Amino acid sequence: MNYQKRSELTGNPTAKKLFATMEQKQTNLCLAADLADWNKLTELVKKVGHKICVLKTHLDIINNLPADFIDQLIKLKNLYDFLIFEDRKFADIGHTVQRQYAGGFYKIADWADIINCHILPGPGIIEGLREIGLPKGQGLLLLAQMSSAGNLLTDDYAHQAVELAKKYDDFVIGFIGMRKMIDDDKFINLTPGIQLTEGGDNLGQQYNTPENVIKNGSDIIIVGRGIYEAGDPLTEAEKYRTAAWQAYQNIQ
Ligand code: 5BU
Repeated sequence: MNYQKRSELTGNPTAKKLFATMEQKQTNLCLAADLADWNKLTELVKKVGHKICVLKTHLDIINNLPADFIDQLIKLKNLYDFLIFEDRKFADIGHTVQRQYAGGFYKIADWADIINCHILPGPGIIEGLREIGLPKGQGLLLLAQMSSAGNLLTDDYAHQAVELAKKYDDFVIGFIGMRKMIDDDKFINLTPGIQLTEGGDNLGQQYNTPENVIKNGSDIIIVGRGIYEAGDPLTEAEKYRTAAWQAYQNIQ
């Protein structure tokens, strides 16, 4: 089923917008903009923003975050028409994650369309985040699987994530996983650990190719170093976009 049709299956505004953006911009590429320098990050986004459907951030790694970072992020988002995913991986009790999501220095709920969480603490973490994010039309991804070697997310754990997603499907829009997690097309599957050739780094990251993961039912590839460490990030982003988009076309 194509992304446009899938947008009709979900009631979550962020999921609808994401499917529509993917179809309209013809991209299922998410950029992991893991640069520690804000100016370099914004330069990168200006180069490749028109090639991506999602900008994934880790704002807590930035050394020189300006006071007006929220305004700048929203301007970039409106200019290039992508969604913003703060990869915060909440992992605490509901009461605490609500404050981490809405308050503190980053005020994530003021600018991130998409967030994610571990399900280790149980359903309370989803309920806590949902109280903040649902009224704003935002969406949550559950970590069902990870790309790193030796991770402890077993098949049973992934199954539990799927069950929780079904229960809270007005707010949970999908999964971080290595493949399609459930045979229900309203959920979106995003996969990190992607490069054009298989391999890894020296800290346990494991890389699969865009073709392999899309063939396994993933929807969106998440690419960081493969793009931002390239001499020409725009050319490289286009290679990833083409590979993932063609793989998606091939399974339609
Ligand atoms: P890379 O440079 O393409 O390896 O970056 C991958 C990004 O995805 C990085 O921001 C990680 O924090 C993120 N990630 C991951 O690599 N693996 C996972 O299982 C999860 C997130 Br969850």
